[in-house]
Amino acid sequence: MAIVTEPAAAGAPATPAVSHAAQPETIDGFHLVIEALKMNGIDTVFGLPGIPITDLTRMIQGAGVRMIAFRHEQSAGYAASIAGFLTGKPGICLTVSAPGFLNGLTALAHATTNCFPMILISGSSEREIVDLQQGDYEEMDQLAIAKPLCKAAFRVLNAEDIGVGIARAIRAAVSGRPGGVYLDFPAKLFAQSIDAAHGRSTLIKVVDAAPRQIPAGEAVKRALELLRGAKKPLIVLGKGAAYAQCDADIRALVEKTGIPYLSMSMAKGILPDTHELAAGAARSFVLPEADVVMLVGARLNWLLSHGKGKTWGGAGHKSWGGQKFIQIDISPQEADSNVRIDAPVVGDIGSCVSALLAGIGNGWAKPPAGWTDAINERKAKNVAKMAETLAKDPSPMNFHSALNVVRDIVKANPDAMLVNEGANALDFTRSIVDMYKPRKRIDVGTWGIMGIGMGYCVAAAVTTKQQVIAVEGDSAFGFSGMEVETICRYDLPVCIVVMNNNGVYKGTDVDPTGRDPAPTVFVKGARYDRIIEAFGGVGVNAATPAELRRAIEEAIRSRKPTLINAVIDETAGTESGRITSLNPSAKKK
Ligand code: ADP
Ligand code: TZD
Ligand code: MG
Repeated sequence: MAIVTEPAAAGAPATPAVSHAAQPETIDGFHLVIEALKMNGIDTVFGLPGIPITDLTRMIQGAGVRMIAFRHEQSAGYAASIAGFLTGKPGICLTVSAPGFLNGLTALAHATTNCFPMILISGSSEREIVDLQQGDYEEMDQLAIAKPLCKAAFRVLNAEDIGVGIARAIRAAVSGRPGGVYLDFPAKLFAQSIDAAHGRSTLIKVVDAAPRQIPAGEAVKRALELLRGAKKPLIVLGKGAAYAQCDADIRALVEKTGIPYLSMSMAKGILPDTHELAAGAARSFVLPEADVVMLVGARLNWLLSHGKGKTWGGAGHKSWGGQKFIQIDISPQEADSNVRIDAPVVGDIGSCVSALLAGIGNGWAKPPAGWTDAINERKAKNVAKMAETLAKDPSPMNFHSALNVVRDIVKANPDAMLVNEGANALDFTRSIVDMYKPRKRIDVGTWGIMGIGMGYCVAAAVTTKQQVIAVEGDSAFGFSGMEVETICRYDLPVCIVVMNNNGVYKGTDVDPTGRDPAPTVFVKGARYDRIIEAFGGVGVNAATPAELRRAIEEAIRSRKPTLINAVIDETAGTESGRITSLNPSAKKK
């Protein structure tokens, strides 16, 4: 019922009165969007205001949904993408039209590539002007541009369709293989007012957005038969397994079968890296040696050398190594994308793993001791070698002596979130810093992308409320560095460690002509710690492992936004870290 104030008659006091006239209550597009999101359990939106969504950002906040405003849409988008991975709900990124949309689009494509559920909502200009290309403010046919880069894209023109639009976006993002969805909201939509009761009746609370997909019995049987006949079985856990949040069942599968496992980067911690069946420290031994490999939510893409070639014991660059593969994945099209998959098991990982567990029962024969003993021997050797390297205390610090500190700190704080990007700063952290719990390590992902850092820090802190530790290459940090203001503004418990080796991979290159700095080097001896001080955060320059340890421990104790400039030997890194071989041959000597 609308409250109206009648104009005061001369001399008489103004009295508010309830109008009983047939004035139907209305609701506008802004509020329908917010109610639809809330109804579907969306409690956080990451974005950046401007025409036509400034008021929407205010109203979202006013409605009690957390509105996290960034300094660049790409960071907001990365935050949304990783919030999707961590929570299993679509992460929402909200941007303005054309340039803001494009800034967010990189993250949407990243979400799709990584199988993270995310929705990019962008305001857009007037359709009739855009379609006639008459030159509107921030004119762009955003829907057409988004389409090839995401899983689905929708535009909503009428307020009555907001409910359907948001429901479709949610379903597309989280069902089947998760991915990015684009939702186009032209400016005019927000101001449209319709009857409130009718408007609300059009909203949809999505029922069973990510339905379980039960694997076929014969597929499970085929997989178990293959596994049972294996002499040297291996399980590979990927980030799909982490996303599926069925950690106890995955652990039971590994432990009941006694099969050694490898964790892909973001799957580290589903089982602790220190587990007796963890084979990470013997990776280069187990990949070529294994006879049956079960992939659980991991693709045979470049990160696994496409399942063939020398890494897998193949004679040549692209030859098959002779392994049989079982692949558990929600996408029926994933199998055979690189090598033959002998036993695809299509379904959601939770359902697939519990079906396998049921088939395994209790009398499963462990793999031959020869296999596990050989792995343990390799592991022991490599772990001892690593311990020796980590114990060194060179001056200046190198990646190992600095990461030895991070390794201890993560061990003592296993609930902390670890964000990681860079080249050497990434590869060394992945191999040196053990993870103990699922979904604690978030990094560059399938593309090996720089720029996820600060967006991931914000989302990790906001969605998990845990302490965040970010290990950042100095180059990697630069892609999103301005978001330290965002971190300070929301007072998030984030400790950023910039591994400062003066450049991309190392800091030693020179311009052969002597004119400019080399393309890979930065200002020598830069003090990244001072950046955060501009916003009231804590900056620390750490030149020794002891200083680094003290600074991170203090950051965790205080939960204050902290940036530590870790001074790393500029000669310590290698070109492209572990993937030097991917550089085209001109680089190869
Ligand atoms: P990694 O980089 O860790 O190897 P990938 O991103 O390559 O992992 O692979 C993840 C795989 O997990 C994708 O093929 C995706 O289809 C699959 N996946 C994601 N979520 C689920 C789920 N809930 N159930 C089954 N498979 C899933
Ligand atoms: N741009 C984007 C978006 N992603 C990328 N991966 C690159 C560029 C290329 N690139 C890498 O693959 S790693 C890297 C770049 C620029 C930075 C490496 O330098 P760093 O790490 O300082 O972050 P290290 O420790 O010095 O190796
Ligand atoms: Mg560097």
